[in-house]
Amino acid sequence: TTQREWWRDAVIYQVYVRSFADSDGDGDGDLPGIASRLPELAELGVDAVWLTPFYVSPLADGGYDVADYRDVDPRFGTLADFDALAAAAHDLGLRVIIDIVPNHSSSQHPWFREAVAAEPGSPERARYIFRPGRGPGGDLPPNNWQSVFGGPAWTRLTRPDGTPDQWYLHLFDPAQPDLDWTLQEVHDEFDDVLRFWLDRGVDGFRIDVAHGMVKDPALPDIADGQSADLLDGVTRLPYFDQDGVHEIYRRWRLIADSYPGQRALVAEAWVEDADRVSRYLRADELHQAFNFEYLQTGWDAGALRRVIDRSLATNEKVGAPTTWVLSNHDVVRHVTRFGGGEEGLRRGLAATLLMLALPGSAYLYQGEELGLPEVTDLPEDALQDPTWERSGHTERGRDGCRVPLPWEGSEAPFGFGPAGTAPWLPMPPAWSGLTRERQKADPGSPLALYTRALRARHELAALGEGAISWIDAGDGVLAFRRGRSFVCAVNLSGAPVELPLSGEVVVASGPVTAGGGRIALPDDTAVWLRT
Ligand code: ISL
Repeated sequence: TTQREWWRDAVIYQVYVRSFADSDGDGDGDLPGIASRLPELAELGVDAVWLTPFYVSPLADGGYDVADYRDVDPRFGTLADFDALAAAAHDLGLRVIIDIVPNHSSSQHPWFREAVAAEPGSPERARYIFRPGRGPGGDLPPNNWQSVFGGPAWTRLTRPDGTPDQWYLHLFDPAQPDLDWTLQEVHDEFDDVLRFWLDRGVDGFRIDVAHGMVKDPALPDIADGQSADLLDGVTRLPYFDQDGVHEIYRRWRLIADSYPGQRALVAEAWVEDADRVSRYLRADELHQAFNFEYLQTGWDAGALRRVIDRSLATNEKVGAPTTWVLSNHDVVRHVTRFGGGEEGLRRGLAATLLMLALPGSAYLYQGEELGLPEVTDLPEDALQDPTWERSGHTERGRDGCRVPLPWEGSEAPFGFGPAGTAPWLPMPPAWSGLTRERQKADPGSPLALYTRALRARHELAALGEGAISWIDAGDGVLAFRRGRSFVCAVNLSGAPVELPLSGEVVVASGPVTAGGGRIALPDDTAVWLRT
């Protein structure tokens, strides 16, 4: 018999390496820090961890600007630390997924430094996308593409003697030049990088900007009104979701499958809709793709139900599991998106129980199990993320969801690092009330709820498999059955409801009472029942 593939229903915990745990007090989290805290994650009950980039990097984009794909940045540790971390995780039964960033390198990568030093038309320049400018003197960018972080997606080089040189493409920061994936050498290089880490025992990769590597070779201007801002829903750009990108994944799948032990590939692909996402999940391509539609849906029963149905139906067609995501290092933390304060937290916890009850796998972002809110009042001079233009104003970047984790104690750095550590982003004093230590001692805490839910998810076989069938529970209430004995109900109606359901409460995100064939469910609350 074949073993059910682990990633099909895994709960994967995203570790933002710089902000998880700092073992040496330099203010940046690191691999030994993560290793020392792994037992906490095993206790939480997740199945795998995903580590954000820890490679050698100037950190112009939080490490998504890689200067050496085969080594660890000294701030984060060493290759030996990585091996120790992977071994410790495996000993605890946790799988390890790492990030791979193939769309662009750092401008400090040896390849780009060589390209800058070389002549136009040279093999060194061929690895990136260099073009002459338009207009008299080539003073205008080669086309009108915009960087995701705002401004033109092209930057012009200047020669050491001060004369202008060619322009290069960067869909993100100027410190992140796009690689040219029409070049076989680039393919070979990444094949080798994949093998380097697979040989070290990683269980898979999260592929950064998985929809971006292939560009329309004509580099055509985009139409007026189109933007790189995928969250605005404008896609079909000549640099995203091009057909050619799928060839890369068919090759990567062969590589992953050539290793023992179910290595998984998950795409970060912000593309138009579930149908387009599913093209990345064809049997000979990737195993999973983040379902960003769920993340982008507000607190609305009808909208959530439509997204759930569409996601499940689309994934069913391709035979790949749906994934559910509420937060990551790029978006405002979901308790804040859902309104913040007590209400945001209630909704956030209910949305989590909903997500964890659905078929497929789920991704948690570090700190959501503590109910951490977005930090919206970081001092201006502490901000590090590139800012970008959006709808006529400057976005302040994503630092607010990247503040280091509070572990214990009553003052900063709350166990994130040794006493006296100045964390790379300041931690709010109020987080003394949100430390893991305090929440462990409080059965009513978000951490206690996450822990109970993850345990129940493992115990209830019905949660591992089986389609959902909706129960008609009235306006604003989502309720469904899975298998013979499991029901999940969520109240988004704006008022308390009583549902004609009997069963034993397994987990609830608020004060639910059950009895006499009825469940009293407060507003913004979710419950799991064994029926
Ligand atoms: O962050 C976004 C919107 O909030 C996205 O547009 C994001 O830039 C896009 O999803 C790609 O994200 C990934 O690649 C980026 C990096 O900055 C992000 O942190 C990473 O998740 C460039 O490598």
